[in-house]
Amino acid sequence: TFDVDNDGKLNKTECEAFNRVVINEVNKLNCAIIVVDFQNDFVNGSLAIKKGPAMQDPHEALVPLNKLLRECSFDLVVYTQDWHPPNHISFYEHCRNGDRAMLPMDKGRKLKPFDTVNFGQPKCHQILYPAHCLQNSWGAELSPHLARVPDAKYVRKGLNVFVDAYSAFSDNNGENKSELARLLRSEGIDALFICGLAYEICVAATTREANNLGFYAALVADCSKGLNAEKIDEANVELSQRNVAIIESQAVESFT
Ligand code: VGL
Ligand code: ZN
Repeated sequence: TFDVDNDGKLNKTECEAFNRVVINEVNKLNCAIIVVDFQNDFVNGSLAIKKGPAMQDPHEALVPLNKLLRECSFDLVVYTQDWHPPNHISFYEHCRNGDRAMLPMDKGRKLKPFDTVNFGQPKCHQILYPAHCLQNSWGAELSPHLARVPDAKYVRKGLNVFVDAYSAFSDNNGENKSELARLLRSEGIDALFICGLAYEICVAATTREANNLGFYAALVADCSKGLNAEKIDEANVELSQRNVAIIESQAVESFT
């Protein structure tokens, strides 16, 4: 069995052990599933994943994901939502319109979506995206095809105008924590199955931070879709080196 330290965290050795014995040991842990950003804008809207270079279809992830949500008994289900104010720093449209002061190096540069810009603050490299997941808009709603579990919790991120937030735990500067870690600890959760959209961006960032925070973390690959196949492969390699398990939904069914 695994010991949870006094502070509720798992140490590195325990995390490593997880990946060697996952199948039997997870049964003894409290498990949550974190469904990342399964929102209309990423499924069908302004940042549609199926229009990305990898042409992956989020609807294909919904089949195994809905099966997990309907048939497995997780101790906790969390749905996250990217939830941006209208003038969010990641929106390409504002750059083009000159709404924001830009560094001299970027001034006058012809920008397109997915370019990286630097807004002058340290650690302020920002990838520009088409405006997406505006608070209270259709695009920010969870996909109507996604199964909803009663008593699930909802966590929103990316509310700060000036800092993007890929991970559902904290913003891209590693500051401004969301309520997610506190919520998981208060529910006694040890192990996380993480999946959703976009694979190599918010799913990968959430999984990386879950591992850093000492949770046993597994990324459920067939329940996740992304924009860029190469970056998905890179994320899998990087996460595997951190002792995150990359698994298929079938394995989750046997844990829960
Ligand atoms: C996401 C890009 C911008 C995501 C959110 O949910 O993966 N990607 N905002
Ligand atoms: Zn976003």
